[in-house]
Order: sequence, then structure tokens, then C-alpha cells
Amino acid sequence: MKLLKLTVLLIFLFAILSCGGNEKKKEESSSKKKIETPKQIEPKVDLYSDIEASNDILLTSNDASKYSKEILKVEGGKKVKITFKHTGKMNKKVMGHNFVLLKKGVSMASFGKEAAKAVSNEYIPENTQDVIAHTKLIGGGEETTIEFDAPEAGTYRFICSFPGHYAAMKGKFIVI
Ligand SMILES: [Cu+2]
Repeated sequence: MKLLKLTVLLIFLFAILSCGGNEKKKEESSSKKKIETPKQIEPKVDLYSDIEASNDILLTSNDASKYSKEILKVEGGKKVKITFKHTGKMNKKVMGHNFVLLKKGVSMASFGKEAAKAVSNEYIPENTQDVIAHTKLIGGGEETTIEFDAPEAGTYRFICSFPGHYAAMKGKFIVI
């Protein structure tokens, strides 16, 4: 009888151990799936090839806190001219917009939080090292133009630094 009990116990232990092994395998296969996810996003990047590069850009914004374009593509080694319009009617104190091109690696969220404090400087932190170029802050019906040298090839971010706007007013600035 003792031998039988021991055998049952051994079978039981073996069952537990082999179950554990299966769970590990399951974990491995699910982590493999996670790694494959970025590949599925790639076609979205390819869509940008439909957008033609232009170094003379018209970008508009409105009372609904929206930019007219969220992907801008320019050629490197040349000047970039951005004409920025606010097609809305609201005053810049309540619905001000700007165009701020951030250096690579600058977090939109942390810059946005810092910028919100720079009330007296149109929401551009004084002496900031995070900005490549920016327009002034404009309100409804206003328009402004800036010119700057295109930065080196790569993908940059642009935002409106008016408090709370960067969540909706943001885009990619691609230099080819
Ligand atoms: Cu804005």
C-alpha cells in the first residue's frame, strides 16, 4: 500500500511539474507575439511616402485646436518656409496657437508642461535648448511666417505650446 501511495504521489508531482512547463511555453509564445507587433505598424510609415516633400509649407489651425496637417515633409540642406494661419475667430489669450519644432529626443509632454508656465513669453520657455524653430503665438484671423534651415534628415515633432494644446495639436516633421 505504501508503494501505491508513493506512486500516486509521484504521478501527482509529475503532473504539476509538467503543467508548469506548459505555462512557461505559453508565456514564451505570447512574448514572441508581442515582439512581432511593431512589424504590423510598418505599413503606416510607408503611407508617408505618398506625401510629397515641400519646403514652402502652408499650415493652418482653427478654433477647434486642430492643425490642418499632421505630417510635414521637407528636403534637407535647404531653407524651410512655414506660413502659419489661424482660421478661427477666437482671441489668442483663449485660443492662441503656434508652431514649435522640437529637437530630436525632446518629450512633447515635458516640454508642453514647461512651456505652459512661460506665460509672459508666449509659452516658449526662455533660453530653451529644446526648440529648432517656432512661430509667434497667433489668434483668430492672424497669420505669421517663419524661415529656418532644415535640420538633418530624420523625424521630428512639432506641437502647439499653448497650455493643454499639445495633446491634440501635434505632428511629425520629416526631413528627407
Ligand atoms: Cu494651440
